[in-house]
Amino acid sequence: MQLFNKLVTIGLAAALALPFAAHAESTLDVVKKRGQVICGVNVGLGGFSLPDSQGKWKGLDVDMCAAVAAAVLGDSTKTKFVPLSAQQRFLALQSGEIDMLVRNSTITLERDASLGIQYAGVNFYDGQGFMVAKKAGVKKLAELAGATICVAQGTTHEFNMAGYFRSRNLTIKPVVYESQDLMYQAFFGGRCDAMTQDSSALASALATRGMQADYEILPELISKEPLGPFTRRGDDQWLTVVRWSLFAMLEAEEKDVTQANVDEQLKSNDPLIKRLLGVTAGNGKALGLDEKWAYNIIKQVGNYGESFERNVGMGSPLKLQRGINALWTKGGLMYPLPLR
Ligand SMILES: N[C@@H](CCC(=O)N[C@@H](CS)C(=O)NCC(=O)O)C(=O)O
Repeated sequence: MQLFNKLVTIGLAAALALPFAAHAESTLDVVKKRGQVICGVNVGLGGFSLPDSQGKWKGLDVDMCAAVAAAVLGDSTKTKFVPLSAQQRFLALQSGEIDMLVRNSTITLERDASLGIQYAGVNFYDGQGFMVAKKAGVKKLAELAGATICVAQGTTHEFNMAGYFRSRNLTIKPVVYESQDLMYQAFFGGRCDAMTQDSSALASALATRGMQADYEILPELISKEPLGPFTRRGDDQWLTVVRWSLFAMLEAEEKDVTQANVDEQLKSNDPLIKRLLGVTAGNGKALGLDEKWAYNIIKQVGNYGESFERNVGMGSPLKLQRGINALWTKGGLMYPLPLR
């Protein structure tokens, strides 16, 4: 009996210790051993994360994940994408199902402080917008008083919208959908007067369906939606790797280092470019990565501007302007911290 009790106690202690042991090992070590980065992404958001006709995932969020794979494993294709709904996403990260979440997810205090996750940076500055059918003739948000508005569950949008209209003494009728697909079906099927989402997601919904002629996005944005990658709380080393992978893409743009000229740039005299590309060693060692980590990102994925243009900018069906997503040197908010 005593032995049994002891065994039970040991078993219990082992079971309790397990989650801690699993979390004690840095995600960086786990990823290096596994040889793959597992990223949580949107189930399908053209421009951010969507599989192409060959099943290859493409988009700005996908590139962020590919950049981390290039930095850590020297190969941007060593990735696995796990499509997640708005509701599932944070739990999937917290439970260890994925290594990082890059799923057009807004950074908010509540999410950063209380969900067992931490944001690593901002890869797209967005805001919440509204879409209406052109034939409705609505030009301003105030004209939506009394309207039914389609919104998706588990997003920041339900909360923002309620507050916005309530504080202006305007009544609206929100219709909440469990998933984005159901919401799009409902809206394009004419069941709501308007639909609300991140403005980029609205642009994506229109571009993917080729419906720009019949619908428009109202110019007013009601919130700040800084979107970015998240990692698990308590894994500082991994957080640092993801954060500086994003900064490396931004720094490359700032220094005009591109996918096409990166090999040429290895001969640059600029001390910051030398440091970025690992010609001068130090950054790689500090991060626990090969000195070629940033070179590999740029060579295989490109700099931030290249990723932006190809996925959501003028080289894409979304045709978004850089706007506040331009570099700080060009009047935008993108400011890579010094890579030295
Ligand atoms: N940035 C917002 C919205 C993100 C989001 O998930 N938006 C769409 C996708 S574009 C959505 O509503 N999805 C619902 C779902 O996946 O179930 C947030 O982080 O809450």
